[in-house]
Amino acid sequence: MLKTDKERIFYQIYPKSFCDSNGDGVGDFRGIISKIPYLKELGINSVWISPFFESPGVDSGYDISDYRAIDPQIGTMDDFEEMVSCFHENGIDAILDFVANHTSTEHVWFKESEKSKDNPFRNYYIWRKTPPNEWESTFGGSAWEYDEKTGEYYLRSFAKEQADLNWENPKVRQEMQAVVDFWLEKGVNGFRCDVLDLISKDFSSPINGSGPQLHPYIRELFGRENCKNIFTVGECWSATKENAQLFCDKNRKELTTVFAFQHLCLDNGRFYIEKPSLKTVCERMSKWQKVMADIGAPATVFLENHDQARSVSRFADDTKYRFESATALGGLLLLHDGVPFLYQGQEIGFTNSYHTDISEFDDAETLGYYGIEHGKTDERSLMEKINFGSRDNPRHMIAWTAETQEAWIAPYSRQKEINVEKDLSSEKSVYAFYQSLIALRKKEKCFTEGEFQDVELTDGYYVFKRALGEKEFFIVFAFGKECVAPKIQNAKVVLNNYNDVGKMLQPYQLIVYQKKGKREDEK
Ligand code: TEU
Repeated sequence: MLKTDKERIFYQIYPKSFCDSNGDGVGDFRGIISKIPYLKELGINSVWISPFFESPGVDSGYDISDYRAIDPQIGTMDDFEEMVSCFHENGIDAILDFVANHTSTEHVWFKESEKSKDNPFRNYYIWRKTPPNEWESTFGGSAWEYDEKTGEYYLRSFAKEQADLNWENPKVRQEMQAVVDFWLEKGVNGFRCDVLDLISKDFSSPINGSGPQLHPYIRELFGRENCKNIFTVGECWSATKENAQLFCDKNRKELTTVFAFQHLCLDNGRFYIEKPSLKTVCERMSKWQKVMADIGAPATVFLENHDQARSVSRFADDTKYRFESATALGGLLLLHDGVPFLYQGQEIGFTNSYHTDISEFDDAETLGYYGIEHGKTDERSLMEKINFGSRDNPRHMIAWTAETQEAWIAPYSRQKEINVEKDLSSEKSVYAFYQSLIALRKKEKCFTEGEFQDVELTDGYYVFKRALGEKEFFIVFAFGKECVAPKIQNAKVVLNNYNDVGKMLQPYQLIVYQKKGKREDEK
């Protein structure tokens, strides 16, 4: 059930934390199936399902030991096939995470590769006698891991249990094509490609990834006949105006679009406590809108995912103005041009969680950071940084009710106060406001076919507009302080996360205006 790209409204599901149907403390496919009515009611029409494959779970499923097998705690292949057909019956497409850059060191390919230098699988991975460069792992330490068995180093851009595949080896590329084809034959509609820009490397460069064969490898994989109608989005931390053209130009048959991160990389690393300015976030989102409009490809619009702290806490106010913050950020997410990606729980306004001891954390990157920083500073401020930036924040079990349950990860610390059941019955329901935003996006072609223009960006607010034919919508997004409202003449209010519109904008107020009569520039 393919839609035009810009009609898609994605919802990212992190299976381990979404819904646990059998009480074993791990989310599962049957739990996802039970919540499809909730997702349909919300109005989304596409899901990105994070990894559920067989994995030792060192990096929460991004360390895959068998690309075709399902983690038994998450379900069976029958459950998977039932889930996909249930999504399709409800008009929802499903794309999967494709972790192409590395496998778990428990993968049979690596178990063979590490046996000996002349093993047929040796060159499935990247081995060197000595490290050829100073690359660092994203999780801390050198990216070159010494292996006693053969006295050589293998490359691991992430955990030492995640060995980088050698895409220069045509056998690896054929294997990965076969993985894509296996899941396409199961009926999935595309892929989110994990750190795709790392699959080609220039070992003489100080920077890992974005090697000379990157685009040929992607084209060889997704330029094939059976991939011509699928939706592909590359997680490309290196995405720029220049290379986005190469990734997303339709004639190049590489990707539908990319996740670019300029708007989220505002601070000095995830554990640096700094509330990035919403003005800068909006400025960078606006720039990327124009980059992708110039290319003629759909931008991705996102504020959260399974790696990012909750946006309400990170960019706005997660206490007094939590409802206003969550709904205003929802407006940024759903009314810009491109393909919006909600992350599970964003429609409820979940915040960061708070935990006092490192033993309550699970994430490999968080534990790596703690290991390096522990002892260098007082424990309290170290835990503050960890609570602020940890990838555990988006990975706590979704709080469907106020009752916490034993699970693979510590419970969400604000579950009693913030949970789905409570939100749905609240006068100020974030879910209900997201429904209105999605309904507006679906009703008005301005949002899926119209152009984007930024109108005004001040220290107090951001105004952008969407226009198509004679119709124009102005979206006013107020930052955290009360300020004088912009004058939007000759327009009616179609959506507002406060009860009224005054001379002053309220903190995190979102107002959507529809202009009356002909557009200014069309008279
Ligand atoms: O993320 C790539 C990545 O670098 C992120 O881990 C993020 O940039 C990092 O947390 C820096 O702060 C992808 C997946 O989304 C992530 O969950 C995996 O851990 C990683 O790749 C390895 O597969």
